[in-house]
Amino acid sequence: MTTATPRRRGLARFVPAVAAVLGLSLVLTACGGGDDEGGSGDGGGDLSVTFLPKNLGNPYFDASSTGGKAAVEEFGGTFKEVGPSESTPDSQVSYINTLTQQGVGAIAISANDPEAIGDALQEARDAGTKVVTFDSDTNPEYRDLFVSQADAQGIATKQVELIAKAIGDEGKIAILSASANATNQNEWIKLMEEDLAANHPNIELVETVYGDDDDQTSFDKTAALLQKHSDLKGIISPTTVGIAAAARYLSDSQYKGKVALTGLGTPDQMREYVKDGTVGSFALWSPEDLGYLTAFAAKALIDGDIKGDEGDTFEAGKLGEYTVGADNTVILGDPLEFNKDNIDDFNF
Ligand code: RAM
Repeated sequence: MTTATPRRRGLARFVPAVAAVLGLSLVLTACGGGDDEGGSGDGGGDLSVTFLPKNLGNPYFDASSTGGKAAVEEFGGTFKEVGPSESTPDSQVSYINTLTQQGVGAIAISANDPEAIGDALQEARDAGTKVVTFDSDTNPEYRDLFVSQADAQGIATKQVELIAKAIGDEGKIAILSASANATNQNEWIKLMEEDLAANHPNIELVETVYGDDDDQTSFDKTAALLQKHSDLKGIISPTTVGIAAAARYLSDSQYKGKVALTGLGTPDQMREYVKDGTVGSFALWSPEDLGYLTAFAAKALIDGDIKGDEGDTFEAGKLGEYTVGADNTVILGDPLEFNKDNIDDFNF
């Protein structure tokens, strides 16, 4: 198993983020294959891979698409990105249907809901399109493979460890999540609740709120939490959009340095809040590597090199060889912790 290697500042292979084109319902970022739409690889399949994130305009998914695009260029396929502006349960359905009609080789999707997009994905697969979930899974029967960013238990434990450290292992905390149906968020929240109950008896989780991976909603939910729970000691936000919005609120409020904040964030969005003392530490993996690995997994499925079964192995370019594990899942690596001592080493 190869572990994630976050992009370090100055590395030549850094690729600027894919620009989000606002105001369009369909965003196409074609590349790599040039005119060779549907160009085939060694296995003779259609190496057109379309990324469908939870929502557009989220720097996390800009980074995963940057990695996906780099991989698709590397193996000579055709890359596209399409997606909704809001991360609601069925907002991805119409995009999946269009891709099915277009007959793309593979859809790489981060699911806003484990079930709501199931029928659409099944139709895509019946028509011959491979379906790879990444970041946030569907129910397993709707996809060929899930590319997971890290072990879910490890992600949950890390965030509980960070908040416990920040508040001296006691006091009231809240969770600011993304959308209420997101598979990844809900799994991490469940595991964090279990960890808190088993190992941190003096920490009380008073409320979980949802900012829908929307900056303003997350900002407003943070304000409401602090107003409602005047003795709140800390907030965990396991979403890059949520933690950045919460940090912005805290940094400009009476709670700065008094209410702890941690969770999952991108170093670029969190840098100023770590430097101004609003946030001590937080965690993430490399979303760019996640997209890169996902694209190579899609290629292996299209080429027929793997079926997505446990024990299948495939090559993922610069990341090396990966093996499919239990539940048709491939794991990128371990999450990383960022703080004032190392945050300037990272640029994503
Ligand atoms: C947001 C999304 C994504 C999650 C990251 C940590 O960008 O909710 O699904 O994995 O945060």
